[in-house]
Amino acid sequence: MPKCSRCGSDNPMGYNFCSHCGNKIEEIKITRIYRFVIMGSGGVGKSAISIRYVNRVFEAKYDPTIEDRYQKIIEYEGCSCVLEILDTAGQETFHAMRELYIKTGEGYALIYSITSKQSLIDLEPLLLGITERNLIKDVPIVLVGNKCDLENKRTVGPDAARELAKKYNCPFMESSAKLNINIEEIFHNLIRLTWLYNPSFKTKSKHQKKDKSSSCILF
Ligand SMILES: Nc1nc2c(ncn2[C@@H]2O[C@H](COP(=O)(O)OP(=O)(O)OP(=O)(O)O)[C@@H](O)[C@H]2O)c(=O)[nH]1
Ligand SMILES: [Mg+2]
Repeated sequence: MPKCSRCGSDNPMGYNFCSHCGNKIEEIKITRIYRFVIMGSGGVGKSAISIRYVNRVFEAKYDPTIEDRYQKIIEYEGCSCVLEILDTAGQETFHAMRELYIKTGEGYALIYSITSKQSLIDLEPLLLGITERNLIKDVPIVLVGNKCDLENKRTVGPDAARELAKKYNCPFMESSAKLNINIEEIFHNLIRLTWLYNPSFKTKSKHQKKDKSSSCILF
């Protein structure tokens, strides 16, 4: 959401003037759209992670998702970009959509809960599906053990997940949507990997536009 440079309020996209103080809002030049898909079993915290990242709040209520989409504009390494986040259904009733999600995603956050061994086991078929279906050898995937605030209910140690992550050559991290631990990192890792695996996607940054030979370098 565009922020007013005078009062700091968030304004809806397309507003030319701040709805709070009337200040002129500078146009944001979007240099890139990223389409990321969040997958994993029911109840592991996919929606809570998305909502924490986009709206900066923790959703304590469990309301099983059919399909939700979120958008967030972020400034990343000097580039303004839009993150489109597809929050998918974990419940088995909605599994028919999985193949389509796998086809349409550009990067994938695969979530399990550290309180459920089964939720980690459920990720392997997804990992196989993503790596088989996508033609690009290295697909941006992040493996995430959510609910790390529930240490007393932990049934999955980090080693098991780390092993799976190593097998599929993707980063692994533990997160908590409740305590806002590693939530930004999930999405920033996906952007980083997208750039790493698709160097042609690199776009000119705001600061580097004057220099035509340079692009927005992350590494
Ligand atoms: N303690 C704790 N609870 C969490 C965390 N993340 C999510 N939850 C809770 O776990 C429940 C399920 O979270 P959701 O985000 O709805 O799970 P989901 O993966 O989207 O589930 P489906 O939409 O059915 O696939 C909710 O009650 C959340 O508040 C977390 O990091 N810590
Ligand atoms: Mg959900």
